Amino acid sequence: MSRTLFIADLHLCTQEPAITAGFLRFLQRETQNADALYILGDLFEAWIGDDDPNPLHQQIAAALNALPLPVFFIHGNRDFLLGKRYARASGMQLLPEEQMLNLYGRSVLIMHGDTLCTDDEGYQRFRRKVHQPWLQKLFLALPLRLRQRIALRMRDGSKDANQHKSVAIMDVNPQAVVDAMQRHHVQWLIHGHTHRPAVHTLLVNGQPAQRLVLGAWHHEGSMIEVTPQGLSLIHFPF
Ligand code: LP5
Ligand code: MN
Repeated sequence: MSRTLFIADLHLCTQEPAITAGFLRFLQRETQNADALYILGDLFEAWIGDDDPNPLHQQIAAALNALPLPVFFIHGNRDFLLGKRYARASGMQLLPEEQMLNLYGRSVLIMHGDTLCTDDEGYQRFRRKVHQPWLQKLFLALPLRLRQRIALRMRDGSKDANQHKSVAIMDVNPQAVVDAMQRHHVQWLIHGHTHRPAVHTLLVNGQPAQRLVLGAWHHEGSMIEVTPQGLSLIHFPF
């Protein structure tokens, strides 16, 4: 059966065992007859280094590694530090922040989605800083406890900043969407990050196009399925 699956924004953490259980059930149920699974970022609530001994990370790596299909990963804004060591342990292939796929004759662009939120200047500044290789290297060299404290501070800072931002600022910028789709010559885009699951229709190069947005896994699961027939956004209980 020809189907390719996409998920994002699970925000897995020890404090939310129902989401982890829902994810493990999803893997069992959906991946047996699929061609590939793409995880488009924010699989984890926060990632502070592959050396974090959190047993949840090992549990998820073992589950992913046992899957009968290829698994791909694009970093999110919470787990951009997920590295080669964890990718190897979980059998995931790391992809660049924008990736073009050819699925059953259709060109589809995939990404986390945070780079499309260009009106959120505060976030884009923050992103540029924490994506600097030297800063990441320095951070990863710090003791684990200190990294945990810094990540907590960042999460608090982010929650605080988001309370003062408008709903529109935290959504994608329509021109950034069109620019990205034109750059890659695609009529289909799949992303997450905004937690606003939807299928949007738009015009790219004068032709009808679609932008599919994955939902976050709060109380139910969210996935996009691509088949030779088309793309669909699906929600399901844990
Ligand atoms: O994540 P979310 O949904 O809350 O909001 C995001 C944007 N915020 C972020 C920040 C992350 O949540 C922090 C994750 C940390 C985990 C890894 C730590 C690794 C550190 C590596 C260092 C090299 O991505 C938020 C967007 C929102 O999405 C919607 O798009 O608006 O952006 C912000 O909130 C950015 C703010 O505008 C500024 C951030 C303040 C951070 C405070 C820094 C304090 C640092 C203290 C360190 C000593
Ligand atoms: Mn995100």
